[in-house]
Amino acid sequence: MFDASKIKNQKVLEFIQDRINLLQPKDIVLIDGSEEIYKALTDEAIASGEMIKLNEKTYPGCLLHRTRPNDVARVEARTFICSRKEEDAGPTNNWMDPKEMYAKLNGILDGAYKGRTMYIIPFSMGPVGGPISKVGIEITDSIYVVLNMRIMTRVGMNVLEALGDSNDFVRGTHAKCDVDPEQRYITQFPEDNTIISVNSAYGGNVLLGKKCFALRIASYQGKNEMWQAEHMLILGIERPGKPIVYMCAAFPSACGKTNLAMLIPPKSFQEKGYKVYTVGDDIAWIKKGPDGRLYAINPENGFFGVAPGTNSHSNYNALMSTKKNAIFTNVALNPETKEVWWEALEKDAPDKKKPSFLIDWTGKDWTPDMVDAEGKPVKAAHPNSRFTAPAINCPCISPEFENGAGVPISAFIFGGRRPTTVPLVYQAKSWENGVFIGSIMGSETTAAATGAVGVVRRDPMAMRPFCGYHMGDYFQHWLDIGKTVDLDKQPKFFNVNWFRTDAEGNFIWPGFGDNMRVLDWMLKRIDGEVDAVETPIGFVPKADDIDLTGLDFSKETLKDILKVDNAAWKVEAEGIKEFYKSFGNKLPKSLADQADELLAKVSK
Ligand code: GTP
Ligand code: SPV
Ligand code: MN
Repeated sequence: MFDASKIKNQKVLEFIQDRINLLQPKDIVLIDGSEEIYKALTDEAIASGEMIKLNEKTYPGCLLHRTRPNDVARVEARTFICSRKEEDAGPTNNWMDPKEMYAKLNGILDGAYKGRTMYIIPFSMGPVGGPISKVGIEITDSIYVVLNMRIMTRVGMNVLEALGDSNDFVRGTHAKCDVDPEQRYITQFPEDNTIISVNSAYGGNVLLGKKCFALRIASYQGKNEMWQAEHMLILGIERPGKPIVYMCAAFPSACGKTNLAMLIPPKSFQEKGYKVYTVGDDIAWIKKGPDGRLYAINPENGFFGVAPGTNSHSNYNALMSTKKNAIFTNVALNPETKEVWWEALEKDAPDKKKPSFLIDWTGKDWTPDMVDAEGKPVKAAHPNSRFTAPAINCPCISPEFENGAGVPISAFIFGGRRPTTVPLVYQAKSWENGVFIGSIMGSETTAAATGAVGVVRRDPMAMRPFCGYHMGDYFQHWLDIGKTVDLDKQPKFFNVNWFRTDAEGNFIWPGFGDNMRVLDWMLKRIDGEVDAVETPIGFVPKADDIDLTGLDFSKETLKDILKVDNAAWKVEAEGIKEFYKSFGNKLPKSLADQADELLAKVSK
């Protein structure tokens, strides 16, 4: 039973008491981080059928969970930024007046835990007590949430100790309710440090430390406190005889962050001594350090990664991370072996065949020959099925992972899924130009959010669904941060596109581990070892400067995907100007000028 005397912070106690009054739980459990509580909750979830225990030998400590078919991804249409002024949410967010939203939510939350148990999760984003870290309390009625938060964040009494008497903690409330999609709300109240999520029980909607706190609320805090919360992976690359260089990369959801963060260099690079270290795969908190450089931490403690497509060839390190103490959401199950399966995992099996029988992600029987009404193969795992894996499981986790002061950043990389127009890689001319390049990012939509898939939309810095305030102010914040960093200490900016397709729709660039070849060019640019070709959009590599050793890929094709096609960029620049209009007078002048300049250059 809940012992309130364990909590000394009056503000935390007030928050909890207020939630108890509203939600009216049957029982209350404080998640103190002890093994006993996790064991008891795991046993309870297995007994009730909420979780399925996997093969104790091949997947020790691992569980499978299935969500409702109506609850399988983030729901952007039902995600709200409830700032006091509508203008502060900006054109890229849904907004509702906080008073109105609180009233609506309080109606939904009133007695929502009747007959249920309330779990109180004190968690830290970033190493507990670290200089960039922040604390949250999530209230939930879901064991799935508790067990996932244990992996994704640092949970326990030491978090409350680190918080001390401070009022600087995020107040998170989650209630499953009836998982009714019509009553689903994922709401952020940035001015109140408050998150409320109702009627969902899926990953990013309910693990409130992740997108809701570490991006939406934190981006707002970062603007006020002169730091940044970004949808970025963090990786370190070692070249023989040189210090490790750290880079952050922002790609929209399901566009390759986890893959790039854990990349295995091609054989020829390994032989030369190249090594990659993962610091983070989804979110970076970035702040200026005492030496004037920008430092990044990964506020998370685990990976909530896309399962389909993950195999030992595409992402060995991610796959290894899922082999113990992991939770799988909406993947398929082999009922005989009690092992999990998803599309493209068969590439690991010796006979390269799909299993002949599975239980699919909805709990139904599945065979490889099944087709849907349109004659397309029925997928065994949901396209947005995920694994939750402890970061310490990752074979290439960085020794700096627990360093609360972060790692120094030498490059920011932007990128998205663009079948045409955008070259494999190009470099910005300056910080301002880098911010411009990030602001004009576009990408085809994916299964990570509900809605149409494969439509190109503008997604500035991959933050469109995650920026907790006006996107125009966010651009200005990027420009302001740049002014605080000395020129010689500024990271370089790059843009990449792994997703150019040929006439048949096949990806041209091999991607995955071979992306090392592009990162290598960036390292050489950072160290001033190679020059580049100036184009209207920025600096593009000379084809000879991308090391293709050991790869069956022609220099002609490489030249093709490095080309800047002025006609295509004219259409692009016009689209950018159109998109920019939505920001009205909040669009920084320097960005408007750069859009004009780009259009003028490519129109010549
Ligand atoms: P979120 O967790 O939603 O933020 O996604 P993410 O950005 O971490 O994406 P992830 O690395 O999980 O990759 C998503 C999908 O993109 C997977 O199906 C990958 O197989 C595919 N992918 C990743 N990298 C590459 C690449 O270099 N080339 C190609 N063609 N596909 C890639
Ligand atoms: C994303 O969609 O960018 C994710 C998955 O990382 S979720 O946590 O569901 O947002
Ligand atoms: Mn993400």
